Amino acid sequence: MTTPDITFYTVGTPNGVKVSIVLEELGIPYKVREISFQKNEQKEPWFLKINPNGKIPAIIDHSRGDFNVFESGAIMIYLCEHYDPEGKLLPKDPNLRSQVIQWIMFQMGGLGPMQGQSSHFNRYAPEKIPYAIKRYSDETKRLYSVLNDSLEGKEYLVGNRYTLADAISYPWVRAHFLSGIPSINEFPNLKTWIARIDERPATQKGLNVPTPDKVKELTDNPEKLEEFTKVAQSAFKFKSVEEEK
Ligand SMILES: N[C@@H](CCC(=O)N[C@@H](CS)C(=O)NCC(=O)O)C(=O)O
Repeated sequence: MTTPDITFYTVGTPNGVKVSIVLEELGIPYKVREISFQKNEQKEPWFLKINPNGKIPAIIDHSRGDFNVFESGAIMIYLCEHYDPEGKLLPKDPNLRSQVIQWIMFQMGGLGPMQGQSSHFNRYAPEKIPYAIKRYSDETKRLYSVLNDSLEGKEYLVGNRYTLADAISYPWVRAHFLSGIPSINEFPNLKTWIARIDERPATQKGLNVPTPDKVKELTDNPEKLEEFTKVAQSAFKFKSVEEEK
């Protein structure tokens, strides 16, 4: 196995911490380069060479000829393919591996985009659009119910052990209250699954990269939510259709 030498471009969001959690689980050394959303660094030409889509997370693997990888799910798979020789997080068995990849696709194509929109329309949008709020909150909850049902009688999603299938959705579900879903009490399996993953030392390390875990801070101090929303709104300068005219 090549000795890893990785630069990790990130911000402490669910998509960012997915990757730091995996880096920590696999014990891969990495350098962190925090990206400033305030300065819109993710859209600067130098960063677009690393991720043409202008979003975090991204990595450069210097030990493999400065190979760059973008899209959080692709980064997680890449890290396992090169630095998880035992298949700890991405099983070698083809059927288990397929099941893990199915949950990766579920998160990347479903939960992430839907919860992201739920978050946007519930919290950040300069116009309150009831239809959009309801559509994305309902779909996010439906996806939570899929996870909850799949966890019935099980500790983890695939093969009775913690894998990328769990690591990829966990940072999103724990941030539900930032996405217009104040409680997940109706999903008891999800609640215990979150608590189980919380206990992993690598989870706690990963959640605090590159900055202290915001979701935990806001869970403990809900009075800070409004200020947090304002900071994000000002970073992205969202404008209503009227303001755009
Ligand atoms: N599908 C992408 C989504 C990445 C993404 O949405 N990143 C957000 C932060 S969580 C971002 O960089 N937003 C800044 C922007 O869009 O300019 C992935 O999973 O990597």
